[in-house]
Amino acid sequence: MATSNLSAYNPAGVPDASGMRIAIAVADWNSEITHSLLDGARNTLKKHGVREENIVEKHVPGTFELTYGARMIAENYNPDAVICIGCVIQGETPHFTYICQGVTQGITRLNIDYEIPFIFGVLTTDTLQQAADRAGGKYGNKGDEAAVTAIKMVSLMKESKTD
Ligand code: DLZ
Repeated sequence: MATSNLSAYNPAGVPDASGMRIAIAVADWNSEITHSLLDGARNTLKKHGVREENIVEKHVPGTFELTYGARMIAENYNPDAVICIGCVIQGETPHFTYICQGVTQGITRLNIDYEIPFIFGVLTTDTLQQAADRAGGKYGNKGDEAAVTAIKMVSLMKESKTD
């Protein structure tokens, strides 16, 4: 059982992101959670040097739509990476499973099909409280983690192209 901020990281280990252009695709379903994740991601990107004008933010209705939204962003806004933010909460129907499977497979495929990284910033929890705990609550903010991951993956991509 987690007892502390799961999103804590060493800022010194994060590459300078001042030349990066990062897109964020956000699902508005469970927006009280996803917008906190979005705030966390934006703040962390800026903390590491990404300029406001180089953050592209686009919204989709639900987590299932993240795959298509992220693909459209990749094709039309020239980002170095796309962070996909969503929150799926277990309900009384199998919908949870289908949405989680769909978005996981969708984002995985985007990572295979495109040259840029697509980051999985999707919370999948049993309860709203568990999601809140990870969206700026007692266990940190998974949006911060998604932003750090995006920066590290873009750095890897740029490094690989120049080696
Ligand atoms: C339909 C649905 C349900 C039941 N639950 C969630 C959820 O917990 N989180 C989420 O992001 N979206 C949910 N959706 C909406 C689907 O993602 C999608 O928007 C619709 O099925 C329409 O394609």
